[in-house]
Amino acid sequence: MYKRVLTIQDISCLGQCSGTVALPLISACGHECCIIPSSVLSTHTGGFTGFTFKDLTEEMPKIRQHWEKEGLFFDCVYTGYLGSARQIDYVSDIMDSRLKEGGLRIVDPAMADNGKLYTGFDMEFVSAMRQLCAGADYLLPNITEAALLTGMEYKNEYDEGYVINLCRGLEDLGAGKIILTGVKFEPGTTGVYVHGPEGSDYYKHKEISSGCHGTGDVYASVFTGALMGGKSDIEAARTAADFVVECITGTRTDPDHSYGVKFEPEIPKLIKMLGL
Ligand code: PXL
Repeated sequence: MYKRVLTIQDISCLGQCSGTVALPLISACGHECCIIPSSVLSTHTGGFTGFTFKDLTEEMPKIRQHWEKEGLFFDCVYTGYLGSARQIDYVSDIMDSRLKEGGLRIVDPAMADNGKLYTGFDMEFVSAMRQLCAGADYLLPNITEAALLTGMEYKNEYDEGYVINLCRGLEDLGAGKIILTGVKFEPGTTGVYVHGPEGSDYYKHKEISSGCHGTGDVYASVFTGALMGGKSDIEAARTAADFVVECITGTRTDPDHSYGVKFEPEIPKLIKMLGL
């Protein structure tokens, strides 16, 4: 099942996140991966200072217009880190115009973690992101992003009731299925909560305190690739979780590598997990 996936997010030249993770991983899942880079940064913004930033917002509608002329369509649009409300508007236009009938909208509202917005984001951006999330077939937030999007309190410790309320709040926005990552009910384990109109499912796996950046992007890319390859959403959510565990385990053997996830050596395992 060879699909044409479009990902829209930045390119961080060094940092193993966003576009430089989505391209190889979606390709490894056996799909064509096209990209609209929303900006180019010398590194990601988490832990580096003085990074460069080239905004490419105004390229976005031009790329869409060219693709309209060429009659180019996509099976899926997967969005990650975006830089402004204006970019979010352009993303919506691209989804409306370039998705095939029945094409999927997968949104990772990459903007916050550990109770805090990433550098450079504010509540105005959160409001704009809410609009994009409303149209998502699959929404992949972490707990911090879910709390910001729903306006609920962020909690470090919580029970299943809190998680269900977050998911319901996201559904009320209009999102189809919620794949909530980093859901931790007891020490030593973490997991992913899959919630949709037919009910909920929790996949628990071991927690390895990673400290490394970009695990969310690895997760969302593999989820997208596995789903587009014909796995059910629950299977795709599990495969992505298992792969992230492998990646973090490998990365932890190198104490000097905290800026990103060493996902590359694990790609053969991903291919096996997918039965390719
Ligand atoms: O991993 C999310 C991400 C992507 N791109 C850039 C980032 C971040 C998180 O900080 O800074 C530029």
